[in-house]
Amino acid sequence: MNRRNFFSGAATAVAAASVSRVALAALPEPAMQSSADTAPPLHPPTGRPYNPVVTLNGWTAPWRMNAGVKEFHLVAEPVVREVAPGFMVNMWGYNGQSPGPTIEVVEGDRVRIFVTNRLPEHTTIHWHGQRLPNGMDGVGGLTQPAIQPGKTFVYEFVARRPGTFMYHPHADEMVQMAMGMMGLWITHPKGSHPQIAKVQRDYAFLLNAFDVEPGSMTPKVNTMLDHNIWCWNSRVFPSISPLVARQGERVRIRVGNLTMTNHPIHMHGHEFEVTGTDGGPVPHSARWPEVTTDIAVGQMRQVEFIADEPGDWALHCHKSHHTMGAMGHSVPSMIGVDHRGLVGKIQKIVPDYMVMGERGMADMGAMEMPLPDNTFPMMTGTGPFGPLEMGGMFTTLKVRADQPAGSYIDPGAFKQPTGTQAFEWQGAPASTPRPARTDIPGTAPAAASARKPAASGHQH
Ligand SMILES: [Cu+2]
Repeated sequence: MNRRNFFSGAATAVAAASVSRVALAALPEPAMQSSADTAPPLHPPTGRPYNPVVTLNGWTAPWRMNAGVKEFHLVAEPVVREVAPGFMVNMWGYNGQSPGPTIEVVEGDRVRIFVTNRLPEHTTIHWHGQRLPNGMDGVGGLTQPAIQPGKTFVYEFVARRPGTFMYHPHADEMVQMAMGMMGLWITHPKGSHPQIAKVQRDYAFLLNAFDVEPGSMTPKVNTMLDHNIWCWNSRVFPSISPLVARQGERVRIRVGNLTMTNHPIHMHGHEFEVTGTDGGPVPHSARWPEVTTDIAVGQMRQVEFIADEPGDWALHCHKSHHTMGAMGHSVPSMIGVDHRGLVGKIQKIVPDYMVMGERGMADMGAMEMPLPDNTFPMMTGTGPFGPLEMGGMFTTLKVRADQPAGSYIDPGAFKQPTGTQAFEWQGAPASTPRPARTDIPGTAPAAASARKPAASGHQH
């Protein structure tokens, strides 16, 4: 802090003591966000210094310092979120987006959050995981009356411990979270901390899920488990930003889960350690290397690794249907079934019947299927070698030797060095002699009902 700031800060503190009611009456201007792109890290212009996070397809809320208190203004309101280009969903969120802005503070900060309700029903905000006075915990009916439409409530507490936290309503919770009301809260350590490493990249995102009927625009709010839009920060692959790193950098990824199921998050090419949970930093002696960590409902995890392997590495939920797009649930498995000529007959009974996946579903990745308005393909995203056949909770970790420090620009596709890439065998085709099965009735060759795929390029 320079001399000039020190004196102006002191003057504000003196003034605030006598005009606090006036200061409180003037709400901080709520910052609004119209873009679903990843915002650059917000380096703190005021308050204690810290190394900011990058929220995937999100942003950090700016604040105002008022007599040493960090003031934020969240506005709960209906928003339209661009989940993928051309796929818009009516959600409820904060300050123009779902999730709401990330709140970044420093251990020991006194934080005041104004919450204005512009929803058609009451709400609250619960500060998930924080140590705070009970009356600031945001549980409607239990610790406070709900915030009625049009009203503004004030939450105020000291951010007592560093870590990764979330915020979400504790009022009509099932509906409001199904509509996308949530956000991240990061409390940075004050100074150096023995269990919190300095990192060069610090990424954060929430796992969230929606049930949006293809062709419609508003989530079904009574869905308990059968969600069909699996998101990171209300985005799906290939519209989730890649995580980029310069080779050799230490990278932290913070993930919170506000879906209704667990997600085993898996990273290719590197091992990571869980360095923090909802409860705080993990002691060094309790860390172990792994490549997948399961994140249960309501949990937060911080993982860290050295990005020392250059390339484009997949980073995704390992539940394979969570890396798929907006599929319907009533699709039968047609693998191995010869349904030539059947479609017309079935459509007389089931008008919506579609032919799918006679040889697996990989064709869908390349096929331009006719889609209803306002949805996105079940599997999409194209890499340098063709369709990725992924959607939903999937993105890439892009490690480059020449990525400039502090740059979050997508470096494009990785150029595989000569001799380091899988290639097609050019010798004689493999033979796979296999005796005919006679042990299970109906599977002997004479009785086979399955048709061998007539795909081009496959030789058995
Ligand atoms: Cu998952």
